[in-house]
Amino acid sequence: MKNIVAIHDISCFGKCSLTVALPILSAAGIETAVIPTAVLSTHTGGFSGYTYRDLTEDIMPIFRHWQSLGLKFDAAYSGFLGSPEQLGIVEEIFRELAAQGSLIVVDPVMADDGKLYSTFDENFPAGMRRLCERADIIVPNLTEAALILGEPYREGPYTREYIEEILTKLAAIPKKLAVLTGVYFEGDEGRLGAACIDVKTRKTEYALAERVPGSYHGTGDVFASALAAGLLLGREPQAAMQRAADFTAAAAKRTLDNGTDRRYGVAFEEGLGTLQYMS
Ligand code: PXL
Repeated sequence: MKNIVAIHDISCFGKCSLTVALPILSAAGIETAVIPTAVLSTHTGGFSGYTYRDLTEDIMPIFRHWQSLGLKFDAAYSGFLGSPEQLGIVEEIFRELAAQGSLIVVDPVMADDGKLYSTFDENFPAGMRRLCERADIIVPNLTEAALILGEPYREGPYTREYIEEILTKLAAIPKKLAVLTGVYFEGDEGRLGAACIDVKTRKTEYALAERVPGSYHGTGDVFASALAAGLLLGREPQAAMQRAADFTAAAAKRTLDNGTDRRYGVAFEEGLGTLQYMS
């Protein structure tokens, strides 16, 4: 069985980060260890008054304890970080894991819809870019890609030329693959998904699924977790992106049909059974 370390916050209510990464990776048949970066009563997207416990001090001791036990990991996957200092700490963990051959996946969670999340300041994106440079695979959305590249954010729908221009710039950052999410095209606004570029071959590929009306909290984490699972299990990038896009779209569709508050996260649970065939 493959194993992975997932490094994200725990938002206690409002499914995202570890509360989606853990079930999705486990359902795909991957043993998942976690390092929580912060504990919040809810995520920060649309709730006010949330509690926030920063776990910066705990991250390295957790990792050092694991090292003392001789634990090895096939992959590591980071998302929402609890403080700017965690960028350097997680970078060090990735440096050590990469030296042992682990696959490093970074979702540079920090922004959406053209806006940086409220917990980060304007210096954070430059630090996140450095963390992305340590990764084999990065999974930014279009806002995060613009921030990492120091470009202005553009709203969709997009042209193929624009997406390919961003992908070409992103290809300078990770070691293997850059996957861009939130991609949808002029004239094809009923579909939404991801595009990727292979850093070595410069080949670009697309995976679009049904575009469910509205915006749903946590879909970036759902997509990246399913994608990380597929790639770790050896799927080709296009197949892994398509599986992740279909899984995410189905979860958003159930949420729309159920009429649940979109801040509460998407109804991914009923789809988990489809991921066990990932291997
Ligand atoms: O889904 C991304 C995410 C993760 N964790 C926390 C967040 C967000 C997005 O708002 O607030 C705490």
